[in-house]
Amino acid sequence: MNNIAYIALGSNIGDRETYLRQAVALLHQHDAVTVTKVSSIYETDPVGYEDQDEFLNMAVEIKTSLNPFELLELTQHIENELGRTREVRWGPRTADLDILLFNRENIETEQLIVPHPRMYERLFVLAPLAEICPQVEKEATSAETDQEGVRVWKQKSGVDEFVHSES
Ligand code: X6L
Ligand code: MG
Ligand code: MG
Repeated sequence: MNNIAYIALGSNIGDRETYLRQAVALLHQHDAVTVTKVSSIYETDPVGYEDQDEFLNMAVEIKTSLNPFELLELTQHIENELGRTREVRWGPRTADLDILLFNRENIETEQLIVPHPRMYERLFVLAPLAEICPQVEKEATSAETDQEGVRVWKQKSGVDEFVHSES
């Protein structure tokens, strides 16, 4: 478990909170992943394609022995497991898991770009991330982004509320 990664989660279909919780649980269930921090859950206005319901967004920190591409495979598997379909570009989804940061690595491949491009422009990503990630400046969440359309929906309580940590 020598890598630290940050993942953004989003849902705007059906029981959004349950999808987020299931996604976090499925990450943690993997033998090579431990969820170490969870942010508050935010309710956020849709960006990019605006004619859809509001999102719940959050972020988690994980420790993992997976490499970035194995982690991408896992996040895509979890999206599929939670019924993600792709009909409209930037459209509604049950569960979206985006790798934001992987250690301090810069990865630029066809499959995967890390740090996530444009993450620093999106308050629905940055606000939850700043709560749990020391390397992200809290000031960035106010100075360089629009504060509107992002509000805390459920205050963070701790990782134990999401995953039952075995001793
Ligand atoms: C111009 C053109 C300005 C495109 C913005 C922004 C496109 C974000 C896509 C954009 C543009 C995205 C979520 C969302 C999406 C989410 C909220 C995307 C991909 N995902 N809105 N929109 N939360 N609130 O997780 O991020 S679609
Ligand atoms: Mg996304
Ligand atoms: Mg995505």
